Order: sequence, then structure tokens, then C-alpha cells
Amino acid sequence: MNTDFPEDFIFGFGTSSYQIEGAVSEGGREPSIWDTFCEMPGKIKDGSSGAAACNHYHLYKEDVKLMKTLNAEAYLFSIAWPRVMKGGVFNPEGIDFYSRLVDELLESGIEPFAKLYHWDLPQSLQDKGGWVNRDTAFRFTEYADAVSRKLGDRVKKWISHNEPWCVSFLGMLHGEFAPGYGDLKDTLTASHNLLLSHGLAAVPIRSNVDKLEYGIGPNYLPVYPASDSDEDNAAAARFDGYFNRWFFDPVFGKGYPNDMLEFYGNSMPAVSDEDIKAIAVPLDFIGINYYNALMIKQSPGSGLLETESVPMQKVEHSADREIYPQGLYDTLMSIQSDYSPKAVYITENGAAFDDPAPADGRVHDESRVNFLRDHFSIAQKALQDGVPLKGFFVWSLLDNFEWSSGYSLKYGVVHVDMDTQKRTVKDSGFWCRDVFGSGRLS
Ligand code: IFM
Repeated sequence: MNTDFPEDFIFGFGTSSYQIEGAVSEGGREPSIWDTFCEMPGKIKDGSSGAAACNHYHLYKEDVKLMKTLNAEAYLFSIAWPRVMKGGVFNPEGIDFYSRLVDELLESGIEPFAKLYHWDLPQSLQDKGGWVNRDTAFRFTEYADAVSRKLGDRVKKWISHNEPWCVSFLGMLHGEFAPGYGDLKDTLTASHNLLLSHGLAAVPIRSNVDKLEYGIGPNYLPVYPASDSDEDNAAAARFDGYFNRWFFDPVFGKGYPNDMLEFYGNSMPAVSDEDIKAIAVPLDFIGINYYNALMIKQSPGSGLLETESVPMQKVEHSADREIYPQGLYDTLMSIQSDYSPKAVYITENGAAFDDPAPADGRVHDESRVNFLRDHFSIAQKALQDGVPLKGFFVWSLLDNFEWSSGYSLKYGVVHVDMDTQKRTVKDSGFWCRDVFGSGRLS
């Protein structure tokens, strides 16, 4: 068949546990830092939480069926650590949910991709310091060992962390996500412990999973200087160091970037060569979460980095971000030239729009269709230009709990009525169905 993507290219959808599962008090799950954070006044825009979310914990069979009708070839989901380990002890009921989900996926011909951490740290570990405590990296390794022992016979693609920048900088220094506090030193320590846990966990996972493919899923923001002045170029490089290179460099064996180590000075904890080596564990693939780009200028006095982002010219906007498909191409090409990964998956890409309400069983979300078409097209161009791109996961299958924005932002290609839990496939979902089924964009 004549297709726009290679025969073995994988098309799928992504979600995360706290954003869709609900059932937070069932199956022996212990509270996570997000349960706690949602209870703090003013943290979530609409005062909501993921307590009920999309009730995927109970409706997972229906959701798998839905994905099948949309021709998904793979599903990237996250495992909730607080379901699987209760007070540090393995909880068989918790893993049983994921085991049933995996069976259901395989029976439907959908390949499971499992993420170990999409932000829902057990509160009991936060009470001991969370990611600032080095011990959390060892607890993560135990958790990864336990989960991969149970699922590794059926799940071959594993991702350690989703967007470690959000966990550390956004969740601590900027206080916008759980746990919501921490100074720069805590943030840098947490970012290091997160990366360390990625490296340490690879060891048991590799011994538990035959034919394993292991990766990590950071977000990437291509950064462009707002002018060609030296100041703006330096500001853009600093922002790139803070957001991108801080995570990518150590994972790909380059250690922490020197310019940023110098910039952070005494706030950066001492890091041993053993840790740097452990983080640089061989990767089978890199997952890239791409949403938008940033134009950065020097801005003395404005926060830690002394940078400010300025609006890009002539770009459209989604409900929460600028739209810049070219940024996905630039991201893929930069990663290719800076790190030469063996394989790349786009592990998240999608957009929130103010969709029209469902009418006659349809949701006409033309903006999202256009968004996806433009991003798939540019991904295909990067593929033609030599990026070893193996798959594309649309974020997200369902409208869901969008963290500090609550349910006010809708990223799904399937509308979810949060009162009735009724799912309605949007036009973008049907667009995915056609592209996933045919491998053709037009
Ligand atoms: O919903 C989030 C997801 O959890 C992490 N990446 C960005 C998405 C959209 O904001």
C-alpha cells in the first residue's frame, strides 16, 4: 500500500493515570501528591480534582474498544505508583488493574506502551521529602522492578518519566503543580534524583523484560531568540539550557551542561561521576512531548533566568498555547543533530480548543483536525529528512483532568461528558481513525 509513513510506523493515543482513571480510593490506592495538591485552595482553576476524572478505572474496556474503532495501533498509558505500592508494599490489586488493561489491549491488537511516572507520586513518599530525598530514586527502582515483573511478559515498551521538567521546576520552583513548593536547590536536587531514578530503574526492567525497549519522555521547547542581539541570543541559550539541555544532556551521556552548572552555582548539589554514569543508561528510544515553541528575549529583573517570552508573529492560538508546527520539525532536527537517538517517538502532541458542544452525536472540532494534520505533516517531513521517527501518540484520547486547569481545557479527540461519562468521538477522532487506518494524510 502507498502510505505517507513507513509500514511499521506506530499510531496511537496517550493518557495518564491521574488525568483519567478516577477511583482514587479504590483497589487499595493510596493518596498521591496530586490528591493533596487539589485540596489546596486556589491551586486548581475550577476547584476540581482527578477523583472521578473519566472513570477509566471502571470504563477501561469501553475505552479500549473506542481506541480500536479509531484504528489505534498502540496506547501509551501511565501506571499510578500509589495504586501499585501501598506504603512501600506491593499491592496485587493495584497491578491487577493494569494487567487487565494490558490483556484487553492485546486482545484488541493494540500495543501497550507503559509509562512509570506521570506525576502521581505517593503522598507517603512526599512526606519523606519526595523527589528531593535521594531515597525516592531507590523506591522508584523497587516500584519499576515490581511492575515490570508483572507486566513485562506482555509490555515491551517502557518509559520511565514523563516531562521531568514539570515535576521539578513547575511543581517545585514555580509552585504551579504538585507538590507546589521547593526552592531552587530543592528543584535541582529533585531533577537530579528523577534522572537518577530513570537510570537506576533500567537495570531491573532490563532483566525482567525480554526484548525491552526503554526510553524517557521529556517535553521539549524549541527556543528562538527574539532578536539577533547578543543579549537575546544569550537569553535564548540560557532558557534552552534550563528547559531542554538540563534533561537531555545527562540522559544522552553528556553530563549536566556546563553553562547551566555555572549559572546555578551553589544551588546545584554535588553530583558524583557514578550518578552521571547511571543516568546515561543506554536508551532504545527517546520520547518527545511537543506542544509549542518560545521566542525569548533578555529581561533583566524578571525572575531566575532574566528572560521573558514574547508573542510569536502571525501564529494562531489554541486555548492555552501558540500554534507552531514548524517547532516540531525544529525539535526533531535539533535532537537528531545534538544527540543522534536510535529511535524517536512523538509521545505527546495535541491541543486544547473551545470545542462546540456535541450535537447529534458529533463534535465538529475543525481546529484540532487542522492542528493534527499540520503536525503530522511536519513530522513526516522530519522522517523524510532522516529522523528515525517510529511513531506518533496523539494527546489525548479523552477530554480529561488538565492539572491546574482542571476540566477547563479539553485536549481529547473524544469528548467526555463529565456528568454522565458518555464518550462522543470528535471529528479529530475520526480524522485519526482515517489516518491511522490508511497511513495517509490526505
Ligand atoms: O495534559 C498534559 C500532559 O499531562 C503532559 N503534557 C502536556 C499535556 C497538555 O498540557
